[in-house]
Amino acid sequence: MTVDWQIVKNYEDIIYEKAEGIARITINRPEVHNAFRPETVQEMIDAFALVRDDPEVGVVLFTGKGEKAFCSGGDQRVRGHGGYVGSDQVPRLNVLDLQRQIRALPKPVIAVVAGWAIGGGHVLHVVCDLTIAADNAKFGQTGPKVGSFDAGYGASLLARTVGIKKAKEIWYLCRQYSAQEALDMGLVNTVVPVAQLEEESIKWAREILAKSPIALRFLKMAFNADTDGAAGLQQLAGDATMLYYMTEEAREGKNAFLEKRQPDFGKFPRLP
Ligand code: S0N
Repeated sequence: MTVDWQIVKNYEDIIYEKAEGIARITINRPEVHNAFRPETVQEMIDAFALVRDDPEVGVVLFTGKGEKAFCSGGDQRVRGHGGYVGSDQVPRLNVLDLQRQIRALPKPVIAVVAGWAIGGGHVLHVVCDLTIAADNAKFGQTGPKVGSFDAGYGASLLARTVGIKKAKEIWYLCRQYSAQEALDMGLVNTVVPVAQLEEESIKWAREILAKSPIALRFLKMAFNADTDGAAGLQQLAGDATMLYYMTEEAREGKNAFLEKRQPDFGKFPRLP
């Protein structure tokens, strides 16, 4: 099973393509196991923004180039004081913006993982809605070994996903876990032979595309609301407002204002 991927926009560090309502964003730095520098993250932020605004796209596959790595986290060669340093010489941790953007995207994002998902690359798969792993995938955090930590989603959402004891083990010991171990702890949704990874991810994407987009959108935001506090509620509330705008009742309010008359909300049922 394959699809006719079309490049949407040219980037230096990533590939953004789409086909049949599926977007695919690929980190394209295989020489460093797809580690991200600030420019890589900025490009991903741009591509995910395009995905958000594209009504043709219903689901995203997020992956890394090649079979050796999904992503090995921040590019250690450009880590400076206070963050990762890009060509503008400013240190930043813009991957945190990307994490929030993936969470807030009102479309499911599937991490498609072959090889390493390590450090900040591991957190990127954690913030995705689903993870399809190849049988050669390896998962883990490295922070306490390499002088960093992600105390945000990297800690709290990981704990929600695998339980607090296991999350602490992952961070405190910095071990690397096989795809099967990841499946056993609920860190990934399925494991397939690496040669079948693309085919399986397209299959899952197509299954999702056959479902109601608004139902999926609300479910994603409901899961976020459960974990993200007021920010999660804001997303869910925004979607509720979007839905309300689509009703005759909401239109009556707007039309009455524009027509300079009192709104007649009496004609709408007060359901139990
Ligand atoms: C993934 C590992 C275990 C793979 O080992 P393997 O198979 O032996 O391959 P290598 O020979 O080590 O790697 C192949 C080439 O790729 C380079 N490379 C690999 N990872 C990186 C990287 N992260 N940055 C730069 N280069 C990388 C290797 O150097 C090698 O190149 P050559 O052949 O030229 O030598 C192993 O590679 C490994 O352990 N990698 C490092 C993993 C890591 O520690 N990543 C960074 C962890 N931290 C973050 O990701 C920070 C995330 C973040 O942004 C953040 C977010 C929230 C709050 C704080 C932070 C923060 O800044 O910490």
